[in-house]
Amino acid sequence: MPGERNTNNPELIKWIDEVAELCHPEKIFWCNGSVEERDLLTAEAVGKGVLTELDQSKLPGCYYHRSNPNDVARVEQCTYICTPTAAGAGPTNNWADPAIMYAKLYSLLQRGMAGRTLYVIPYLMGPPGSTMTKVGIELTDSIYVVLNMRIMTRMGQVACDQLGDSSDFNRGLHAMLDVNPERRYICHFPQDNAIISVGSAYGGNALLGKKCLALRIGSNLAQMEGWMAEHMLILGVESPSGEKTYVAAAFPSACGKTNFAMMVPSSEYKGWKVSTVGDDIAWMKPDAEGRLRAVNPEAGYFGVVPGTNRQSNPNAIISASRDTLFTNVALTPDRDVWWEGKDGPPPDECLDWKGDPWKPGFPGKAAHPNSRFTAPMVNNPMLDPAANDPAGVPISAIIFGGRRANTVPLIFEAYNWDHGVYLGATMGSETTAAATGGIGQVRRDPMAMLPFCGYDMGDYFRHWLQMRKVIEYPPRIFHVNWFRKDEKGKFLWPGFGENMRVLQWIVDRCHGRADAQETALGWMPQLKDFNIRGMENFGPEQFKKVQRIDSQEWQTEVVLQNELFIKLNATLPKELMFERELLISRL
Ligand code: GTP
Ligand code: SPV
Ligand code: MN
Repeated sequence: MPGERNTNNPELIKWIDEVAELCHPEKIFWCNGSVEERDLLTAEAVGKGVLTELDQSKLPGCYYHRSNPNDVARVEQCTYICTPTAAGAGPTNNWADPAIMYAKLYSLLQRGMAGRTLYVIPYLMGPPGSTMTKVGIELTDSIYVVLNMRIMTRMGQVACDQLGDSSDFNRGLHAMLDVNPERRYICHFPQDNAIISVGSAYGGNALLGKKCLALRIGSNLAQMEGWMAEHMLILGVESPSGEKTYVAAAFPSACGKTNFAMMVPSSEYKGWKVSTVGDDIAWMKPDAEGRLRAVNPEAGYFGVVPGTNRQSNPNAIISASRDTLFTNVALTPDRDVWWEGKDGPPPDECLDWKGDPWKPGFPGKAAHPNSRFTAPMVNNPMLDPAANDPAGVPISAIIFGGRRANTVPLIFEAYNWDHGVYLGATMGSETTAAATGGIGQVRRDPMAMLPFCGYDMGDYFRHWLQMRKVIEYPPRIFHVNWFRKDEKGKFLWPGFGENMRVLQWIVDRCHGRADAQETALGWMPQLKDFNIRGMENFGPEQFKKVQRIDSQEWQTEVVLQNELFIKLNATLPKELMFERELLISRL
C-alpha cells in the first residue's frame, strides 16, 4: 500500500514520532519511490491545484507548477549556519545560536502541519552503493517537494535499504507554514547533521538534499572526512581518437553550469563528444591511485528555463520533454509551456508565471527569470555512462568561472594548485535571479560557494590547500569567463557550443599537448595555441580583445579582491596572501 511505513529503523521512527508530536500532521505518508506512488501523488497534486497537467500528447508525464510569487528563489538573508560558535560559520554566513534558533523554529512549527500530510522522504545523495553516498531523510508537508525530490534524488526504498538500522542519516525537516517571507528560515545544524527549513516551498530552500545537505552540511562533512563538496558540474569529453577526459567546473548560480555540462560541440568539432555526469554539484575524493574522483550526488536537473532552446541547449530541451515539472514558466491556452528565449514565436496569449493574462508586448516577463525545470537525468541523451558509477570519474581539470562583463579574460590557467585555489578564492561574479536581491552587481563568490559553504570560508580555503597534499595527481586549475562584453555591451565570445574550443585547449593542456604563454594572470593560449577555425565574426582581433589584460582594470580588481580577504582576515591562509602579493608584483 502506498504511504505505509517501509522501515523499522528505530532512530528514524523515534524522530518522526517527535516531529509528528510537534507539527500535528493529519497523517503520515512514507514514500517508497514506486511509480504507483508517483502516479497517486501526482493525481492528488493535480486535484489540489498544486500541479496542472500539461498536454500529455506533447509533453508526456509533464506538469506545471506556480510557486507563491513571494517565493521564487533562494533567500540568502534567511539562510543560517547554526554552529555552536559564530566563528564556526565565519564572516560570510548568517549565524544563529543553535539553542535560540531551535527554540524559535520549534515554536513556529507547533501544529505547523495541522490538517496536512507529513511525507517521509528517504533519499540518497550519490549513486547507490558508493562509499561517497549519504542518506538523508526529508520530512515535508509539501507534495510538490516530494515529487521534485523523486526526480532530483534516488528516493524511497533504495535509501531505506542503504540506511538499514543505522542512525547515520541527515535529518531534514521542511514545513511550508504560510509561505510568508517574515517566517522564512533555512537553518543548518552541522553538529547535529540536521536541517530545518520553514516558510518557503521553492527550489534550494525546500529540496533539502540539494544545497542544504549536498553543499552546506556536505562541506562540513567533507572537511572532517577529507573530501570536497563543491558547486560544480562534471562533464566528460571524448576526442575523435577516443581519449576520454573528465573535468569539473564551478560557476555561480545561473552562470552556465547546466549549459556547459550539456554542451553540444559546435560544427567545427565533429567527432568530439561531450557527456554529462552532473550539472550542479560534485562530491570529490582522492582514490587509491592518487587521482581526484567525482560523483554527482543528484539524479536530476533543476535547471534554469529562460534562454533554453534547441540552439543553446538541445539536450536540456530533450531532457525536459517528458516526466518533467515546470515551475514558474508561462502556461499557454493549449496547456503547453512558454518562456522567454524558447524556440518559435511567443504565444498570442498565455498566463504568466503569476497566473495573470500575458501577451507579447506586455511590460513584464511571461516566465520568471529563475523559472526552472525538474527533469530526471536519465532523460539526458548525452548522460555519461559513468553517471551512476559508485567509483565516480577521475577529474583532470577544475575550471572556475564567473559572469564578468569586463576585466576577466576568456581563458587562463593557474601556475599550480595553490595559485588555482587563489583564482577560485578571488572569483567575482555578477549576481543573478537565482537568489532574491539585486541583479548584475559584481560580488566575490569564492569557488561559486559563497551561499553554500557551511563553515568559515577561510578554513574552507585551507581545506582546499590541504587537499593538494593528499592528491598525488592533482587536476590542473583553469579560469574562464564566457561573459566578457565589448564597448557596445555585446558578448565578445559566442559561448555555448563554441565553448568546446576553450575546453579543447584545457584538455590538451591536461595531456601536455598545448602551448601557453606566461602572463601576469597565469598561462594563456596565444592565437596559435587556440582553435578559432571556422568561426564567424571572430578572428585574431576578437581573440586579442577577449584575452586582453587591462592593467587599469586589474589595479581595481586586486583592490576588490582584497575586500573579501580583509573580511576573512582571522582565518585566511597565508598562502593566499602570498599569491596575492605575487599577482600584484607580476601586474
Ligand atoms: P544554477 O542551476 O543556478 O546553479 O545555474 P547554472 O550555473 O546551471 O546556470 P545555467 O547553465 O542554467 O545558466 C543560465 C544562464 O547562463 C542563462 O542565462 C544562459 O543563457 C547563460 N549562459 C550559459 N552559458 C552561456 C554562454 O556560454 N555564454 C553566454 N553568453 N551565456 C551563457
Ligand atoms: C542555485 O541557485 O545555484 C541552484 C538553484 O542551483 S537552487 O536549487 O534553487 O539553489
Ligand atoms: Mn546551483
